[in-house]
Amino acid sequence: VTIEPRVLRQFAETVGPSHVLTDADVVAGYAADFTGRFVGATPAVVRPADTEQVASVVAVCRSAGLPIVPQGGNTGLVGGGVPLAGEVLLSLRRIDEISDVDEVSGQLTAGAGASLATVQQRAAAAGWRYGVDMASRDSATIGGTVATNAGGLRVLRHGDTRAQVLGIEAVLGTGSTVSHLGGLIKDNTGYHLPSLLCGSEGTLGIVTAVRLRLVAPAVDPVVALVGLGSVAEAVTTAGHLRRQVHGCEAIELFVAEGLELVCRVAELPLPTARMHPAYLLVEVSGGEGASTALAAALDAAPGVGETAVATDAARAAQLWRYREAHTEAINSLGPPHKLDVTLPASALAEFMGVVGAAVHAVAPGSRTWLFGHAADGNVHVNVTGVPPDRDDVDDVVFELVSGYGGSISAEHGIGTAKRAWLHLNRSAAELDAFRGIKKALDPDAILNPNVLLSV
Ligand code: 2HG
Ligand code: ZN
Repeated sequence: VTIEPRVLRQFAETVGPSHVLTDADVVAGYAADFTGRFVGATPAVVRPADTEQVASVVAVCRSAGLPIVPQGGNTGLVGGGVPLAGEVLLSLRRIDEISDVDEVSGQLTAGAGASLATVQQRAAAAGWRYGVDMASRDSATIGGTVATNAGGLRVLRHGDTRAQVLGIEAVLGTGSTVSHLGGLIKDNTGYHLPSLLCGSEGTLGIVTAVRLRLVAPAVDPVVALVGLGSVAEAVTTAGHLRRQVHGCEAIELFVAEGLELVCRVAELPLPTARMHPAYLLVEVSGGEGASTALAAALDAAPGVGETAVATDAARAAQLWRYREAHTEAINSLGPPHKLDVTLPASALAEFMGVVGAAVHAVAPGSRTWLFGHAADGNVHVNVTGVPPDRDDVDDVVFELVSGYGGSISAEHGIGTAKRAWLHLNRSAAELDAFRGIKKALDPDAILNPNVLLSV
């Protein structure tokens, strides 16, 4: 992919020559996604230091007619943050300042490039906690989690990323900058741009900073790994726990096949005395009262075979590892198709029971791995042993999901991976409204043109 030297010079004048990368080996790292399924190319990676520089880069790209892909930590799983067709790659990682930490209101402002882990640490240092967490915390940037409305492990307790964002600063596709970072909890003054930009996947504006709401820290958390007789019993038990145990922080799900793979790849011992068909990883906050309630609820729940409990942080981290290591264990088998879907609770177990066979029918050499967030009805269908371009695999899964009344994206977004199936969840009228919004905020369609909406 080529780019005019004149444009490269304009980039260099804006961000400094050392922050315009064109060396093929260097830019290649920005052009491939975490899974290895989506690999593109870019003529230049531009690394602005602040919002003003982002606006200048957008202006240069607009007048040169060059499309842009914004990128944070490049941990996305739907190909939404990589240059798929020679776009300019705008890396937000340098804009990583955390400021205006308010210990009284429980808020802070984070630059788009700050890692999720850094935001969590700064919140903890102020006596608070950031309500979003996920396995990619060390690499994922806050801007990326906002642009994709990332979910993660604590949606049950604190909601998704959208629920944390009080204010936003972004450079729109029009080139203008919107900034509303005052952090008022109640501010009922018209269209809520944080809600709109959150989950817009870089197609409307480039998020440069956010004002985040913090939550109270967990009290003496207890983690339990529960082996159950079936996925159906796990789903039922998750419901019981939500009803009977105050302070449920997370209720995560995996199954015997995935656990076996994790133990093999990560070289971990089996966490329970024997292997069970399904597992729930439960975290509750509230110390002894909460663990008593948890034990009582598990006693009364159907199908509980065995429970491993951690009361100290080290053991809790060990138990969490069995759930969090699924992504990397599956990646060791080659680039997977990652199909992050939600089902109504009433259909989750049945869907998990039939999806593997449905995939196998179109791709006999494949294997299907299932794990996810039980309390949210969110299952990560990972298919290995099929080439990246085998769309018929995705098609079978999404049609099945749609038939059960589910969503083709629970928490990872649409990206490029799912845009051909967006109509399964969105009506013609909704898609028309989406296009109208896109036209208003990005009239030249230069922001992430190969993501979310089909042209
Ligand atoms: C998780 O829940 C992430 O661990 C990643 O959403 C899911 O790797 C995946 O498919
Ligand atoms: Zn997940």
